[in-house]
Amino acid sequence: MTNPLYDALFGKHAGRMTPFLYLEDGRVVTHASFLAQTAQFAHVLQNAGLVPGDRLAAQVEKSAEALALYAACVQAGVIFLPLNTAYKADELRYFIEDSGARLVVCDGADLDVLTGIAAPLGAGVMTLNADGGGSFAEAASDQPTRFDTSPRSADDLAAFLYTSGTTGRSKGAMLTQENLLSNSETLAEVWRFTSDDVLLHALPIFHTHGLFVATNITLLAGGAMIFLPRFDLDAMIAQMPKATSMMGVPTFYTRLLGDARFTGDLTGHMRLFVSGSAPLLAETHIQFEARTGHRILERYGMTETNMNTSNPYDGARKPGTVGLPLPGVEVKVTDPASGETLPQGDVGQIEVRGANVFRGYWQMPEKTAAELRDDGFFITGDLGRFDEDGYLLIVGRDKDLIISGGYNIYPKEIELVLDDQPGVLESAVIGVPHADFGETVLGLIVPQPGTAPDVDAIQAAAAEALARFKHPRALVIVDELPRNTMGKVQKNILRETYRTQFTPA
Ligand code: MLC
Ligand code: AMP
Repeated sequence: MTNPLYDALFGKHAGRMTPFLYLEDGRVVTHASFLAQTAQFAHVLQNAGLVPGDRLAAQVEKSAEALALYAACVQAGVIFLPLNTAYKADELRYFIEDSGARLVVCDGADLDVLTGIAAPLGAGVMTLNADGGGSFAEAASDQPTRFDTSPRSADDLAAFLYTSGTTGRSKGAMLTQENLLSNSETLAEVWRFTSDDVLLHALPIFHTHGLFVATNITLLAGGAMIFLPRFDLDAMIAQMPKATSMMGVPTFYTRLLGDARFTGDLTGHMRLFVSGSAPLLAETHIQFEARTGHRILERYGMTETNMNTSNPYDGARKPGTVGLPLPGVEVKVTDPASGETLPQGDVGQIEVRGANVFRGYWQMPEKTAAELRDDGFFITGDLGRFDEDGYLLIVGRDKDLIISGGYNIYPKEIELVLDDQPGVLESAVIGVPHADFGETVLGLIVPQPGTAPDVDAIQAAAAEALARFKHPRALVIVDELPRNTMGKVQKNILRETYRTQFTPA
């Protein structure tokens, strides 16, 4: 038996001394050396007692070794669960417990916290630091550089990615080998990736965009990546001349446009700029073309579905649209109440079906059934419409979600923390426009009668419980929250009221 995902992404590069990763310190990781490191890591997983189907939770800084940990999980048939490095203890405890992770790999600085969480759950803990050191790396150093790849089928699970629910409890999206491989093959073809490509990679690798869209496509095509630890304007400008292509969230592009060094000369040799994970403003698309002559290629995806639609490589890339359904992916716009397909041009719920759509949510059959229809269509929670040329426009969300700098933030998760604070009767958390992040978090607090809540203490409690990117940028005390006749808080009214809280009217 084979292991389709490993064979297609990694195995085929066996022995190739071609560059795979260009690191910020000047080191170059070849495909061959990456595969050798991967095999050593796979031996560590096996020696730690992990068997195919076990879960490995990784909260590690972006590095070549962190990527090799993902590859080792694929080779050993272990389900990879990457975790945002900003998550705090309370958030991590949930993911590690819910996933039943057998092993946690973390940064050495977090060893005590993660041991305190993992040990009571019976999970092991090893460390992998940003510099490639740590107990996991040490355990690998004397392992063979070849590993008998674990046989897997396309239908086997390859990764869990947690995407919080609008009710507050995060859901583990189960992604199969086929989900990942089918989408990577489609995207590599549609976006013309080849072994000549050098992708400028500044995204985190604990989310779909940086891990499965950017990295899997590059591996499939046999190209290379300039592998930056994070987005840094100076580094992006310095490295751009060596790249052929780039992927990013809209904030990457608005920040580049804000820098006078980002010019047509700097980008003339580039062939492709891809944007996604959050809305790219049409004005950004237009400014980008005026500055560089390039038309950003915007695409639409989700943790649960990988990529669904894309503006074309050849042909019109329409600002403000997320393009056409990808080959093999069905997209329809339906009436949220009836599920009936709406006529072209009408706004409704976006539904998606294809090999790219996930298996379901781990141990949440009800939530899976609520979003994944029996006929295979996945209800995205996004609202949109098709234009006269069949291009999809995302015009809103039927789910309570804020996307800040490309990160998903679920208001319910924050409201639960705010409501728990002394003096708070209830709260509402909304997204309001922000020039840099697109949207940012604003909290509205209704005090208990006769009390004056301590806003600073509430902010401190949120800071303790939640990852930094989720923190409300401000808390506003209000007398009451607007409600409809059903008693539901009308967040649309709040969003309109506070639309200019952080941006000029
Ligand atoms: C960082 N901060 C954020 C933030 N990123 N706050 C809110 N939203 C964010 N996205 C915090 C920092 O910790 C810092 O806190 C403060 O805000 C200012 O940070 P910054 O220096 O301005 O931010 P920076 O570190 O430069 O990061 C911004 C960013 C980063 C846009 C580069 O957020 C990023 O890489 N986003 C990409 C997210 C991503 O990969 N999304 C894909 C999801 S997959 P302090 O305390 O230091 O002041 C998906 C599917 C698909 O959606 O379709 O692709
Ligand atoms: P995530 O669950 O982190 O993968 O986020 C997926 C969500 O990001 C989608 O449901 C959309 O709401 C949003 N999204 C992704 N790509 C785009 C895009 N190009 N334009 C607007 N929203 C997007």
